[in-house]
Amino acid sequence: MTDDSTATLGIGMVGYSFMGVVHSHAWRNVRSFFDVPLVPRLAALAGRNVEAATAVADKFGWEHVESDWRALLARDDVDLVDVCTPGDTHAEIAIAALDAGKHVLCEKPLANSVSEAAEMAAAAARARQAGVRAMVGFTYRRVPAIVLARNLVAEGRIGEIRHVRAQYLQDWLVDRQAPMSWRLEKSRAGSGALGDIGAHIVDLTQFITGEQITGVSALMETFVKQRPAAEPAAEVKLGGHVDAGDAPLADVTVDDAAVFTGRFSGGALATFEATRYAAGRKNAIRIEINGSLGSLAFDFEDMNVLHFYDDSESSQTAGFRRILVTEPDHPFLAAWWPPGHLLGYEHGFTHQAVDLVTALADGRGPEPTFDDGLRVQQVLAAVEQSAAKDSAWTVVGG
Ligand code: 4PW
Repeated sequence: MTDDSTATLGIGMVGYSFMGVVHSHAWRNVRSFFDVPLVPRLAALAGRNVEAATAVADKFGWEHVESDWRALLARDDVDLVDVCTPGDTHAEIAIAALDAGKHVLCEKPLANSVSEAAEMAAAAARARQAGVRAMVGFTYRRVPAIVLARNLVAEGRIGEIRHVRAQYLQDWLVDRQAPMSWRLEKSRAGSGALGDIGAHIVDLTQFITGEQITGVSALMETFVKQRPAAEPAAEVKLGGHVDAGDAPLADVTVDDAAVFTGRFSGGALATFEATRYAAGRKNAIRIEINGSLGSLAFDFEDMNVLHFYDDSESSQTAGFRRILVTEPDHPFLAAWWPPGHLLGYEHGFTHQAVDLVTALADGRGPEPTFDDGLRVQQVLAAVEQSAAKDSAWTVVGG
């Protein structure tokens, strides 16, 4: 049990929307389930819309509200700045926080460009000298079935990896009248489906395999080029519907979907697909890995399950085994419920908080690092470059 003498970690969070809420939930609940060596204290929440920020602060127990993130950096009760804002603000906030001696947790993708991500990684390297740490929030790494998949790969249970198949499928833009939002503006989000959700499958496949993507060939498309503008665009959540004729149209300046092939450093061939137009798929992160000794398959819409095929088993009985990842000896599970009592989306964020505070208390660098975030950004940039080039495209019958 954590007693009252346990040191605290003052959290200053920027942003109060979808990510701000799920991070608030994690910071507030982590110590109720995990014996953390540092107790997170919800010191201050910053948001330009003070009324909306205050509503979230009141719900989750943030002690103070600031209207400007810079105020968090000046506060003595803030040890860590948690950046939950759109991508166009990540670099400025994270670099200023690290330079001010605050640890940083930054939402994904790390930045809107490789150059920004490189500056952030450089700031993190400088800060490390002073014992200040930075982590990027690729939260799905903390889904227990994903950790189990990585462990099985590391133990050699599927052998040499030959194929990586990864999809991140959502459908909140299928409706042509779904409103414009910051996620559809290049200047705010950097890219569309590619950076928002494709970044996750790039990170997850590299995390599970322990390998790097070394090259890609890509296609990208924007299916609906204009959408009804909604005011204020910053407040729009995923999806929604605006009645035709009610609103002026705004240009969509990002990709709606990205598909690409790639190679991994160990020689595996890979296919990736990121889209918000997969009608019926709500948050389907599907990863299948085929190796010389077996296969693994995961789908976030059934996130407590990992499928494992062991090719060494007798052909009479071999088959994909459905592992319910809820046993106390599965990653993170001992802190939660009895076997079969399932976890959900928010648990990944709680696990992220556990790992982050534990790494800080141990003086270790938390992972994924800003260098990992930079590496993902480089893959995203390579995908964009490849899609922009006509040279790799071969017309059928041409
Ligand atoms: O995990 C996903 C995010 O990275 C979420 O489901 C929504 O899509 C919000 O941002 C992206």
